[in-house]
Amino acid sequence: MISIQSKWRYLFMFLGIQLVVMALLSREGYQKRVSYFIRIFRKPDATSSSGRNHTAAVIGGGDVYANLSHLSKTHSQGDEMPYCPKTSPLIGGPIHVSFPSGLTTAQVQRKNPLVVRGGRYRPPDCAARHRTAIIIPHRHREHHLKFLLYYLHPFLQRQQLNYGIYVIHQAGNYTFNRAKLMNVGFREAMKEEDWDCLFFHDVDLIPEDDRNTYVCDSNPKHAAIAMDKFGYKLPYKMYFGGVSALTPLHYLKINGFPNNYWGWGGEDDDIGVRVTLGGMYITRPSVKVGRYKMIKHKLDKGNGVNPKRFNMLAKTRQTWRLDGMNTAEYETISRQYLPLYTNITVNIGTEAGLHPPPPPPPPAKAAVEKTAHAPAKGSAQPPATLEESHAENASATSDR
Ligand code: UD2
Ligand code: MN
Repeated sequence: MISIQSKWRYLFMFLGIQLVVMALLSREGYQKRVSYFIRIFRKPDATSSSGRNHTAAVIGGGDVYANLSHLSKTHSQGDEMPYCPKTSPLIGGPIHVSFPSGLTTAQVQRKNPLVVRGGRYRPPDCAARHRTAIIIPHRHREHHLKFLLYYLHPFLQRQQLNYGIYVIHQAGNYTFNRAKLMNVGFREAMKEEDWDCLFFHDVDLIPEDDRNTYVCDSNPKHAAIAMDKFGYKLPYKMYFGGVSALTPLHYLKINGFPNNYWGWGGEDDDIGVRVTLGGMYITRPSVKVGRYKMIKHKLDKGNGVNPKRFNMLAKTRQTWRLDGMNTAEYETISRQYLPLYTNITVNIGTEAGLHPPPPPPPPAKAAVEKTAHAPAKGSAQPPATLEESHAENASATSDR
């Protein structure tokens, strides 16, 4: 039997242990001390009715669709609407990101009932403080696009933004050109709306924390500071790849992006150098917040490593004013206002221009062909219609 004296002894021992735990935690800061006790007394609650689920999110990564279900489908009258708060109450922190097989575009649509034609959205109950366009360079990555849309729509809605998503699809099979597609995206998006911020976004990067707000800073922002593929660290100081954000003024100050980087690599560093040459500097969110998961993939067919990239990069200082937004030539093949995004299919040509002449046949064959028949006119042209390009996608999708 335990005597009263030994009961006191146990109580003092328990209090002593608590004191030691508190002392240890206080070295980690107040935040951790508080969450330690919350974790003792509360079960994680993913769908907090107050709209905040920070605690649950901090522990395991929250559901990106939590906090959105209460939003009403009918918009309030524009005149009466108050501005949205400076910090959105719907933001939850870390997001759980996984890539379940079997996700369909129809499911993504159903999960986002407030997104309207062309992938546009504005908060139903307050006037957004920011207008952000997302520009995604694209070819043969429909599978990645579906996951990006699944995560990005609710992510942006939680930030109470007025936003639009533009997918810039390179027509044909010629070597991919990410930076030139961004120039197309900038011009085409600005034709539609007076966006105050443009996010240039790889199709395969999923943000993992919604405190990484998709609004612009006073200087160009590199948002993808911490990616899983680089061990959640910045690979080097001037790195500007993945996801970056510029205002229209920033964009024009650097003369947009280069048009002449065909194939993989170099263009992101060129853009980084342009920021400095334009008299600005790169800002970034914290490593904790600017986290992204990249959907695993190999180098695409048609996007081989650009062997000229280092030589080109060495000349950016001489070339940036001569090549960029002021020289971006392209032909829009189609513009489709799809339920989840605006798809712009574009012919960006090749190094030899928008309608390059067909390559001459090899000399030995040439003699034979002279006597037989001339090559079909325009045989080297890229497919000119969306249907053709989509047919290619269906057969050549190389998603991994
Ligand atoms: C890195 C950078 C990327 C860019 C690239 C060099 C990361 C996370 N990203 O990407 O920003 O600087 O190096 O060019 O480090 N794409 C298509 N179809 C293609 C090829 C590319 O849609 O056939 C698009 C797509 O949006 C993709 C992006 O271009 O995310 C970059 O290409 P990548 O993902 O093949 O290259 P990666 O991951 O090395
Ligand atoms: Mn990638």
